[in-house]
Amino acid sequence: MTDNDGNLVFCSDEEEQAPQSESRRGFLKLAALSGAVATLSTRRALANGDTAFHAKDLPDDKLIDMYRTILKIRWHERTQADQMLGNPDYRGYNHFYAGQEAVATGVCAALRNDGPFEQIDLVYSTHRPSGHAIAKGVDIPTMVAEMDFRATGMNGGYAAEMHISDPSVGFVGADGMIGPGHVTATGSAFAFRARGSDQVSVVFGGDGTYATPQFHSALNNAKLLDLPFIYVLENNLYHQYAHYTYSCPHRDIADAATAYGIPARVVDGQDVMQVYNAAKEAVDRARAGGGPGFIEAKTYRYYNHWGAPGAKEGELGAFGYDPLAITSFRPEREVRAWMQRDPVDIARNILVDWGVVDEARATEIEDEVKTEITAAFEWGLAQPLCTPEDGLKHVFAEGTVLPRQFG
Ligand SMILES: Cc1ncc(C[n+]2csc(CCOP(=O)(O)OP(=O)(O)O)c2C)c(N)n1
Ligand SMILES: [Mg+2]
Repeated sequence: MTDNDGNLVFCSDEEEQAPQSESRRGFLKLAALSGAVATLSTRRALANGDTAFHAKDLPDDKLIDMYRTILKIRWHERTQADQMLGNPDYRGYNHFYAGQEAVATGVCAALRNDGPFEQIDLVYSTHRPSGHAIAKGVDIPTMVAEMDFRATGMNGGYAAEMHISDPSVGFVGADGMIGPGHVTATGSAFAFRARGSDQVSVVFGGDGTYATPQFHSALNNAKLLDLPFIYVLENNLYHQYAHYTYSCPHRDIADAATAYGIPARVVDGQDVMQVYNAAKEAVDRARAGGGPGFIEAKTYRYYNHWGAPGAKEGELGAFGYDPLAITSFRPEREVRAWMQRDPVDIARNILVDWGVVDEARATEIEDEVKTEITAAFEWGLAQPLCTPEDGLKHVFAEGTVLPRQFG
């Protein structure tokens, strides 16, 4: 439902009191108003477009890197989805991030990703980690191998999607649980403060995290202790198969951060430059001792919650029923409407508009990325599988064990 200004509004009291089927219809009607949702994103983003940092002033190679990162995430996802759909020997799985690429890319472009571990910024990820990992700079071939449980994968085939991690680039790791990562991330921020380091700790979270106690605890402590902590909330409208307004009273979840006294911005998560501007502002403030920040990126995922049900090999996105959701949880036209504001196209058009690349160069970069990702999958899927004995690694001490010293 929309008000006279085209803003998305909550159900009326009558609808809330209506029988189940009525409120379900009301919900579907609400969810179907994809145009309104897109309008909302743009409107809020424009209202918050006054950040002091302008991506436009970045050097061309940095801007091209951001475009390349978005493409890497997209083609990693598409190739993996095709593997899941078409290769019966493929063991991997993912909670796909396609549609949200600009968020991870814009945030990580504002972070310190190279250098000694004691100096780089840390990213704590979620159950939807591959975009965050690629944006933070993990090695893609070994991540591909890891996601298919290969012994030479990034984490020795132990982690798969839900626990991938690469501390060497400050990617602390994926997290299958919704919430605990927020608290651990504030712990890292506390350690940075205690050590007098200017590092920053960033946690990504979905709209579903609002309903966890860790969300509130992390924000409260980050503010009380003025920690160098940034919460990036990716509001893709749904947690699993429920609209976020079912568990959160705020239209903008950023309002919750404001209540804790934390400066918060709402940005258009489909526009990498807007995300970068907001992230750069929050990172610079946190690094300089100015305390935590919160960014809510309005975004959307093109695939269903988990895996590739409803998707077809060679095609982007999933439509129609998701058997795991029992019923269709979002209208196809909503998915297609969001795909009209694709983060890949938006980044490409901006770069062309700004004269950073022309159309021919933009296509060349896309082709280079596709080749790189194809090679990553070829390498990753040719790696040796873990053996059953590998399961005992890291469980018992290996080699000579000295007798325990008492007293
Ligand atoms: C503590 C906890 N409760 C429930 C789950 C099951 N679960 C996995 S993903 C998810 C929804 C997350 O939604 P959101 O935070 O919006 O992230 P999105 O999937 O949309 O990226 C839930 C409830 C979980 N992993 N951890
Ligand atoms: Mg969500």
